[in-house]
Parts: sequence; C-alpha cells; structure tokens
Amino acid sequence: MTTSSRPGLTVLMANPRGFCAGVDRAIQIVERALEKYGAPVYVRHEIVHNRFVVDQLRGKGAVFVDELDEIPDPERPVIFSAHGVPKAVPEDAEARRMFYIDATCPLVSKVHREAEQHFAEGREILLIGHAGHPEVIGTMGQLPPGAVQLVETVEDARRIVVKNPDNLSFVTQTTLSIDDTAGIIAVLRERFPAIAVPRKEDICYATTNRQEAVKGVAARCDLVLVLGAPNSSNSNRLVEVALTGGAAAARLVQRAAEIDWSWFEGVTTLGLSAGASAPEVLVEEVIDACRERFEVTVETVSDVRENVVFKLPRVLAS
Ligand code: 0CH
Ligand code: SF4
Repeated sequence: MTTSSRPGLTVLMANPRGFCAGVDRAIQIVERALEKYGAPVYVRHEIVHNRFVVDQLRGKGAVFVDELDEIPDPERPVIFSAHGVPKAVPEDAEARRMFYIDATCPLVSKVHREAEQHFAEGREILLIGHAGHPEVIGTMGQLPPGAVQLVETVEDARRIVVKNPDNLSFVTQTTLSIDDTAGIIAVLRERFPAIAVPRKEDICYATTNRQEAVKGVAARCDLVLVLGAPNSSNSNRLVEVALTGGAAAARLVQRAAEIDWSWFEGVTTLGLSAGASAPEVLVEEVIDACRERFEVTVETVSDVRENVVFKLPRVLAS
C-alpha cells in the first residue's frame, strides 16, 4: 500500500454537463461539410462559443468570419452558427448566390417561429435576453425593426412601456438563468396579466439540466469550476447558479492552464461542470491537473440522462 503526501480533494462531477444536442449537431455540420465539399468551408461567427472547438475545426479547414462580405470566394459553402442569424443573413447569402447551410439549433429556430407567430397574430413581443448576444440579434432579426423589445432585467420588466397590454407576448433566449428569468416573468405577468406565455419553455432542456445539476452540487463545494468561454451565455449562467446555490466560490475557466492554484487554498471539495459548448476533454484536462496536486476522489452526482439528438440538414444527412 502506498501513502500519498498530497492533500485529498473530492471532485463532484455535475451531471449532465458539456455538449448539448444543438452543439453536437452544429460541429457535425462543419465536419461533414468539410468532408463533402473540401476546404475551405466558411463559418459565420464561432460555430459555438468555444475556442478549442473553433481551433480544431480551423485545423481541418474551416475559416471563421464575422460577416459574409469577408468571404473571398462565394462558390464555397458558408455555415451559420448554432446561435441563429437574423433573416437578413440568409437573404444576403441568396443575393450573393452563396451556398449556405444553417447550423442554428432547432430549439433556437423554434423560438424564431414562435416570435413570427406572435407577430402574425398581431401581438407586441418582448424578448427576455442579453443585449448584443448573437442569439438575441438573431431572434430580433426575424421581424421588422421595432417589432420586438428587449427585456434584460427585472428592472426593465418593471419599467417597460408597451402599446397594448392586452395584446402582448414574450419569448426568451434559450440559455438564460432559469431563476432570474422566472423573476422577470413574474413581474411581467403581474404588470400585464393578459401576456401570452410560450407554450413550452424557451430556455432549452440542456440549459435547464446543466443548471439543475450545478445546483445539486453547489452547496457542498468550496469551489466550483465551470469549463466554458467568457462569451458563452450558458456557461456564465452556470457560474452564477453555483454561487446562488451555495458554493463558496465559482469560476469560469477555458482550460486547465487558466487555473490559478491559489484558488484551491482550503478547498477540499471541488465541483466541476462544463457549458454546452465545452468538450469533455477539457474537463478531463482539469481532473488530470488536479491529480498532479491532490489525491483526487471523483464522485458523479445525479443521474439525469439526456437522449436528445437532432437530425442533420438534409444536404449533409447521407
Ligand atoms: O450559451 P451561448 O448562447 O453563448 O452559446 P454557446 O456557448 O456557443 O453554447 C451553445 C448554445 C448555442 C445556441 O443556443
Ligand atoms: Fe440548442 Fe439548448 Fe444547446 Fe442552445 S444550449 S444549442 S438551444 S440544445
């Protein structure tokens, strides 16, 4: 029997964590497009908000651009990211006679259709979400300017002025905090009792499950690390949920190399999660880095199984 001089560390793995069905599909779309059409394949915006994923695809021949006019060869395919795009983007691609493939997550597209439906039925629309996020830009861009008003906070919900409170609806970004959004919706329903609510929650199953899983471990943790990018909405929400759920500290890290080991002073229980765009290999990297410094015991908490799979676009399906 060997004895270790390293201190003990219990690692609680929040489950589920990491890739969701929409991210899996978006990455597969880029990979399949590269196989089928060869490089380069252009991608408008980071396919998902993760540098590791983007760099890997770049290594296979994907070229990431912010806008279509940066694409030098309109003959090459262009893919729209998982977060969705305003209607003007496919219209622009058509005008330029480009071949595009839309990797918008079907659950984001569902929100787009919902907003369109409300508009067609003459309702004023509120979008609960974060200004400047590509999904918010995409959802607002399904409808003419002025048709959708953004609500970011409870304060916004208290102050917002609507034209007709009896003909009002709301939709949400898919990656918001469940609890914060419930607070905003409560204010809206109190102020506008006739507001039309989504038939089914717009915050998606993956966001919901990952937040629940973090809540399930948070109170036991001295520190929670969430693998994810600074521009990843769902990943940032996991850090917030860890803190409100009772973790003594919580941090977002992109990779193990970003860990400041002074954060671990006095830490005996670490929680680990990953945003929907963060590959599991990055979680493993963090566990390996912990093993170099601690005697690690890994505990998997909760047993929520996800079996959501989205079909690929027909052009890439076979
Ligand atoms: O969480 P956000 O929306 O910032 O995006 P991500 O980190 O790329 O995760 C995938 C979600 C994509 C659209 O819902
Ligand atoms: Fe789709 Fe939800 Fe994943 Fe976004 S986080 S890509 S809405 S499954």
